[in-house]
Amino acid sequence: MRRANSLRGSWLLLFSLVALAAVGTIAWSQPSASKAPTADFRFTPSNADNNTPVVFDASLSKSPNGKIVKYEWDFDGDGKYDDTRTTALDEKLFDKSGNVRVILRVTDDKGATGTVSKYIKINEAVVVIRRTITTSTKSNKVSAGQTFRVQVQMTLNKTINGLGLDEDLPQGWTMREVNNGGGSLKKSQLQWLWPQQIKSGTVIAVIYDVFVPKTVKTGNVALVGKLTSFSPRFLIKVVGDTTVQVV
Ligand SMILES: [Ca+2]
Repeated sequence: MRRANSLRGSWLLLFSLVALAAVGTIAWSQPSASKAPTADFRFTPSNADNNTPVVFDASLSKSPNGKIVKYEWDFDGDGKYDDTRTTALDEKLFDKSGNVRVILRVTDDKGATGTVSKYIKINEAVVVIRRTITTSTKSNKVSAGQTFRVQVQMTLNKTINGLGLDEDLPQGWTMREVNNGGGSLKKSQLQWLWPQQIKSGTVIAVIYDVFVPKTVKTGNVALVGKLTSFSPRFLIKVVGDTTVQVV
């Protein structure tokens, strides 16, 4: 009997707690210092491949009683944050295709955190293309009169007939070919052509050196390029390193 009473007492307590929790949002709307922020993000495009930088927008995150001051991103789901920002936007070019787990942790100005994770699907591109710029400094900085090296690597995931790589340098900048990757260079257009059939699985690396003119304005300079194929027909923008900073 005593046991039954105490059981009934427990149930009553539980019901009271549930009832209180149900109206809690209204009854206890008093702000408290320990309210954690809620992390949330969206990303575009939703059907990216591994040549397409994905833009992440964490502005859906909310802090009920403060301001979000830090956004940390784990772009491969390994639990280690790969990038830290003070603003909500970030961008990532994924090398691998498949389902990737992306984790966002937000921190408010009181030090409280909120975390969310989402899976995003990265498709495998027909040709995965990457430009790598190597300068004498780690941060892709160059000075007037200097030389830097550019490598464009293409990994074919399909057999391709007739391939063309077209790179563009700023006006007055010149280049010297280091490795043609089996293609033939049309120097006036900075264009390499492979008229033959190239089998799926082939990796092509084109390497060239760029000479920065002796008189040049400081600032960021863009390198633009595209890869085109006759069959299957496509046009892919060259991604990876896309700027050097003239200092
Ligand atoms: Ca990571």
